[in-house]
Amino acid sequence: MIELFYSNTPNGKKISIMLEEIKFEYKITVIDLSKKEQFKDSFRKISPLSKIPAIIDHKNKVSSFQSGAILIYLAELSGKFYEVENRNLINQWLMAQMGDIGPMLGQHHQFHHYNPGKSKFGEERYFAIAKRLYKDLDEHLSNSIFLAGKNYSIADIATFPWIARHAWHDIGLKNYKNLSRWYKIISKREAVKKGFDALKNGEKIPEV
Ligand SMILES: N[C@@H](CCC(=O)N[C@@H](CS)C(=O)NCC(=O)O)C(=O)O
Repeated sequence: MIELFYSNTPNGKKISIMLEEIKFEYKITVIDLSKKEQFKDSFRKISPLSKIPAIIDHKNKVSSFQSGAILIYLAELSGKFYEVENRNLINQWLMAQMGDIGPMLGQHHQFHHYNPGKSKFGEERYFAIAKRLYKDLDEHLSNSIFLAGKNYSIADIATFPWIARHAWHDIGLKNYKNLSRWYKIISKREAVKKGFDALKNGEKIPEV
């Protein structure tokens, strides 16, 4: 049994999608960020930077924080979506998500979606970076079915929930043919639909 410490954000959804994909038994413990529950001592014991997601694998008595590390942990445990012979490439795209795609789109959300009008510089900077990411991902996916080649991997699982916020990005996902193709294929996976609606509120994956 895996316990997933979760909030309904792209970083949280990465792990609920993975758990659905590998069909592991899991339960969700919601960490309400608006109530600052991430700063509770009990949570900080497993997530020292006070961030969701985190997991406890109760059977193996292991805990893990940082979504990329959790995805690798679950992929190794299940033997899925992290082929040994393709790990170098999967790692690169997973790290691209962790280091660039997530943090940069996250800043774009802050300036463009949540706080428009507060900082012209911040809005313009992260809008431009977000557009460049769309363009670069689209270009890459013109030569690659999934991010790390022909097979769906934890790099796709990590990136998908961020692109699913495309309406907030205001960039026009439909104009990026290859990125849209990739997004639509992943949207159709039953496990992705279930993991996206981890709190069972009837949340649907946004269409292109
Ligand atoms: N690099 C981290 C980022 C996690 C993260 O930013 N989590 C946010 C929610 S999406 C959070 O818990 N924020 C609460 C805070 O920083 O106080 C990961 O991928 O796990």
